[in-house]
Amino acid sequence: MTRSLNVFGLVALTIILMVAGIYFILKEDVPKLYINEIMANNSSCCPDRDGEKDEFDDWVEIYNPGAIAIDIGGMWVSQDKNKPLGYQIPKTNSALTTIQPGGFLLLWADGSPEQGVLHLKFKLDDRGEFIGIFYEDGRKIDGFKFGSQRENISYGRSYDGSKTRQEFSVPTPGKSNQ
Ligand SMILES: [Ca+2]
Ligand SMILES: [Ca+2]
Repeated sequence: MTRSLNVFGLVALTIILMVAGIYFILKEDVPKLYINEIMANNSSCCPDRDGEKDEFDDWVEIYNPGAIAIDIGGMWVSQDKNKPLGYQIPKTNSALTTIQPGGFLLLWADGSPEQGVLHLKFKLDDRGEFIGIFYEDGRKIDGFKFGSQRENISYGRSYDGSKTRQEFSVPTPGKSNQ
């Protein structure tokens, strides 16, 4: 009796370890990135020069705090934390969508994806909303809710990757927050 229980236990344990092993092999770690700074009410701060003329569009700054470059092509940016699959960053131009270690990437939230791979299909709501970045399989990487936004004032992490957030009267799109 004891012996058959031991055998059963050993078989069960082996199966559990195998399933766990396969799970960990298949499941890559979600890379570490931050939504570092956003602007939802841009009238003169910082022009998007990818259109025919300068456009003062909303933007979202992503920060890569790690030691390796990360390509965000294939990842999703969403305005709804319960619906991660918002807008998928195209995988077609990794030179543009790769963030260097300690680097920043600016996504224009201008509703003009035809202007390039760094242009989202939606604009930000200056009355406040959620903004987040999600991994290809829908797992959350980072995101936060922001409140009502004043003209040409950005909002983001007090320093790059900080837990605390604040308004910035001098926005730093694509550069270190200060
Ligand atoms: Ca634009
Ligand atoms: Ca910045």
